[in-house]
Amino acid sequence: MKTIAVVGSGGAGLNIVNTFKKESEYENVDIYVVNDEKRVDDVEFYKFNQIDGLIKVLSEYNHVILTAGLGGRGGDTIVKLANELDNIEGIVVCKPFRVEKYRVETAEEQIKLLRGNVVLKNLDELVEKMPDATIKDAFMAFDREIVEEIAKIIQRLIHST
Ligand SMILES: Nc1nc2c(ncn2[C@@H]2O[C@H](COP(=O)(O)OP(=O)(O)OP(=O)(O)O)[C@@H](O)[C@H]2O)c(=O)[nH]1
Ligand SMILES: [Mg+2]
Repeated sequence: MKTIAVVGSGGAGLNIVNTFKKESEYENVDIYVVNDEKRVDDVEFYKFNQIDGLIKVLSEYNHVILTAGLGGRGGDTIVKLANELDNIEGIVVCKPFRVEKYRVETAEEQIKLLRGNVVLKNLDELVEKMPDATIKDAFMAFDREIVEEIAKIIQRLIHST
């Protein structure tokens, strides 16, 4: 049996895995969250300063999928995990809104440090598609798109021999 872990890092990563938990039903996928406040039940929870312990745990999995909104500590954590682990199967991340200038710059630095199967979504494109949505609804729709990308990776892993 292949073991799969999905890791959501930072505030956005936490919201994304929360959507993943609600909307997909995989029995053999373990969910991890890296954040400083625990806001999701029934996930393996690590604080930002507990990453070394998390790396040990994740190294035991066959496959690891990472997700975060880039531009802050969640993105930094994804970079660290991606560079320290050799079982990363996919990295699904999003780039901040253009107006979040400082975060966009940080995100660009983080992107340069990510290797492998990286799916990058851009929040600006979503706003163009949903100009009248509230920010909350826009994030929900966006998180669903990210969850779909994660699900595609999982499907591929489950069906590959
Ligand atoms: N997809 C998605 N993106 C979000 C969400 N909330 C924020 N973002 C985006 O993700 C970027 C990073 O935000 P966070 O994940 O809160 O940042 P963080 O990693 O927790 O880092 P710090 O708060 O700086 O410690 C933001 O600049 C937004 O562009 C969300 O719920 N879903
Ligand atoms: Mg945050």
